[in-house]
Amino acid sequence: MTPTSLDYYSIEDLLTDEERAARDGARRFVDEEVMQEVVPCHRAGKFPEHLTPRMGSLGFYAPYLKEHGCAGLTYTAYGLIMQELERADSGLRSLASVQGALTIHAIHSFGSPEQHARWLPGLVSGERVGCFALTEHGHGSDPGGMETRAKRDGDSYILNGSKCWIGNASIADVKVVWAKDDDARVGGFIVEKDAPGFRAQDIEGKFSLRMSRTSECWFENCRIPAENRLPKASGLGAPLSCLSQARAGIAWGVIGAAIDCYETSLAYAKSRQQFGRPIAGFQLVQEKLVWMVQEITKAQLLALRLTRMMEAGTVTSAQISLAKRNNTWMALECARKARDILGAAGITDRYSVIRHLMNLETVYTYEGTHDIHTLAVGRDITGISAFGG
Ligand code: TGC
Ligand code: FAD
Repeated sequence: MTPTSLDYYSIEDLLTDEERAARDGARRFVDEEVMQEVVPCHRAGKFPEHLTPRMGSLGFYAPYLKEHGCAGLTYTAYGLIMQELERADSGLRSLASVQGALTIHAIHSFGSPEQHARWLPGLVSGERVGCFALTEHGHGSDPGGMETRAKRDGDSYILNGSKCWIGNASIADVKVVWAKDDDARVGGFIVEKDAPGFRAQDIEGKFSLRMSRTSECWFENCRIPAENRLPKASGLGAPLSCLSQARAGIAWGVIGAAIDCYETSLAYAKSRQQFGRPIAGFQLVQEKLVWMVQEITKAQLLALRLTRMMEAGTVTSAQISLAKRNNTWMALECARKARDILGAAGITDRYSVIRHLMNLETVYTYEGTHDIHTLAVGRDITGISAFGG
C-alpha cells in the first residue's frame, strides 16, 4: 500500500514502524469501510453511527493514552490516524476528536479512579458516545465568560444554562459539561443520558461538516449526583488543556484533507484538456499545484515537530495554536485552489474537493478560530494580550 503519495520531503523516514502501522491501519479502514459511505451520508446530513464502535475497536480514540483500553501510541501516531480519517471527511476526524481528545481526555485527566472505571471503558470502545460542552450561545471565543451554573444542593449539583454547537450532544451517553460553581470557578460535570432537566436539539441547515451531528442544549434545573463532578478540574485551564490535545490532532488531520484535494486536482489537471493540451501543462495551473505541494510539505514538517515536542513534554499551548492556525489555513487554501483547477466539475460532490472546502470552513472556526490563535501566538511573543477586556 502507498501510505501517502504526497511525501515530497520523505517524512516517511522519520516515522517508527509502529507509527507507519497505525497510519496504514487507519488508511485501510477508511478505504475499505468508510469511503463508500461518505457521499450518501454527507448528502443526508448524517454520521454513519455504526462506525463509532468500529473506530473504538480499532483504537482510534485518544490513542496516545495508555490505560483503560487506549492504544498507548505516540502523539505522532495519533496525528497520522487523524490525517487518514480527515482524508475521508472532517466529520469522521471530528467524531474521533470529540470522543477521544475531548471527552475521554477530560475524564482521564480530571476524573477520580472511580470515574475512570465507570465511564472510560465504554467511551474508549465506542459503545458509549461522549460529548464536550464548552461553547455557549453567547460565549464562543471567550469561554471564560460562560453563564452556565452548577449549584451545589446536598448530594447533587443543579445545572442551569445552555450550550451551543456541541458535537453529538443530542445522542451522547456521557456529556462533559463545563459550568461555573458557587465560587464562580469553572468545573467539569458529567451529565448522563436522560438526566432530568436536560434537553437538546440538532442544528439543521449546515453547509459544512454535514457528516457530523451538532446540537444545542439546555439545562433547566438539571440535577446530577455530586459524585459526577470531575474533582481535578478547577478553572478554565482544564477545558483548555483538552482543546490542546484536539488542536494537535487537527494540525495533522487537515493535512489529510489537503492531500486529498491535491491528489484529486493533480489527476484532474493531467486528464482535462483545454486549448488542445492537458491543463496541467499551463504555468498558472502548475503554480497552484506547486503551492499545494510546498504548503502541505511545510505543514507536515510542522505537525511532525509539534507531536515530537508533545512526546518529549516540551510543547507550549502557543506552539499548538500556531500549528492549528497554519495547517487549517493551508488546507482551506489547498481546497480553494483545487476547486478552481476542477472548474465547474469542482462544485459537485462527484469530487471530494468542495466537501473538504466546506468542511474546512468549520475547522477554521472551531477549536479556536484562526484569529483567536493569531492572538494566542501574538500574546506569547509580545507578552501583551490583545483579546480585549
Ligand atoms: P487565559 O487567561 O489565557 O487562560 C485561563 C487559564 O487556562 C490556561 N490555558 C491553557 N491551559 C492549557 N492549554 C491551553 N491551550 C491553555 N490556554 C490557556 C491559562 O494558563 C490559564 O491558567 P491559570 O492557571 O492561570 O488560570 O484565558 P482567557 O480567558 O484569556 O482566554 C484565552 C483564549 C481566548 C485563548 C481561550 O479562551 C480560547 O482558547 N478560546 C477559544 C475557545 C475554543 O477554542 N473553544 C473550542 C470549543 S470545543 C470545540 O470547538 C470542539 S470542535 C471539536 C471537533 O469536532 O474537532
Ligand atoms: P465568535 O466567538 O462569536 O467569533 C466570531 C468572529 O469574531 C470570529 O471571526 C472570531 O475570530 C472573531 N473574534 C472573536 N473575539 C475576537 C477578538 N478578541 N479579537 C479578534 N477577533 C475576535 N464547541 C464545543 O464546546 N464543543 C463542540 O463539540 C463543538 N463542536 C462544533 C462543531 C461545529 C460544526 C462548529 C461550527 C462549532 C463547534 N463548536 C463546539 C463551537 C466552536 O468552538 C465555536 O464556534 C468557536 O469557538 C467560535 O465561537 P463562535 O462561533 O461563537 O464565534
